[in-house]
Amino acid sequence: MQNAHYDTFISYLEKEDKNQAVQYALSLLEHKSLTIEALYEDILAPSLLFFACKLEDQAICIWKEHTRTSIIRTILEATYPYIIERTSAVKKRNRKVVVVCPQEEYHEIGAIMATHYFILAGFDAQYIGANTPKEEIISAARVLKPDYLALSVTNYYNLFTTKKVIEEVKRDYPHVTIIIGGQAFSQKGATEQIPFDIHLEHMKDIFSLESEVAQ
Ligand code: B12
Repeated sequence: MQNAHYDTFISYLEKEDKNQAVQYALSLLEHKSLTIEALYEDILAPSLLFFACKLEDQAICIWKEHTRTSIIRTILEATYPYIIERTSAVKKRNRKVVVVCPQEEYHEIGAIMATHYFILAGFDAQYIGANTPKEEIISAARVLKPDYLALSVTNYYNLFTTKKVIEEVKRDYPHVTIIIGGQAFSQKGATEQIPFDIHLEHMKDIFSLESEVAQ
């Protein structure tokens, strides 16, 4: 994963230079030096996943992590025009996907990335948000009538809430296929109590899902 683009990008993040970080990341797409997928997986995701404070920065670590997340979030949203550009060449699947993080789940970078991947794979994908109460998720299932509901969960402690949401969606909307993804499900035994249909461990798995439902 380590490469010159990553090193340059990290050097801007370490200085918390938002302007340069945003401009650099977007220039990689603009000049076609990287695909959207490579930007997300080889640059943006690792810049957060491997974030570590220097020993002398421990006392200011939290707001530094928040600043970095905010920069990544800006870049992620700013890549959307490139997603739109790519979709013109993507075969539509006529499948609706709602992506959401359940109540108390504030980690949403993975969920936003997953939404963009679904769009690139030809799905009609809609991201609802982080920290979404169960009632709102049920309401979205009722109104949007998705084929898939994708739940992104990072924090292990949110698995109980996730289970409750899935049980209710399955009871009221049994035709909705439940996809789960995110770090919480990588923990040993995490998926055992969850009545999911499909567990996607990696973003690229979304493209395989596409072939399963390709018409
Ligand atoms: C940024 C961050 C935050 C931000 C999130 C802001 C935001 N807008 O998203 C904020 C500041 C809110 C935050 C808060 C907290 N955080 Co935090 N956070 C992180 C950090 C640094 C990066 C997370 C991230 O965005 N990674 C990048 C994305 C791309 O990775 P990802 O989410 O894992 O997604 C990938 C896969 O999981 C997968 N994926 C994810 N979702 C989906 C969905 C589908 C459908 C698919 C196919 C794939 C998929 O694809 C992605 C790409 O590979 C991690 C560190 C780490 N090592 O992960 C800690 C981390 C996740 N946080 C942690 C903790 C403990 C907390 C807090 C409890 C801290 C506190 N004491 O308050 C709170 C909890 C908040 C809450 N209730 O949700 C722990 C979690 C430990 C655990 N096992 O539960 C971590 C691991 C840090 C650590 N090492 O301890 N955090």
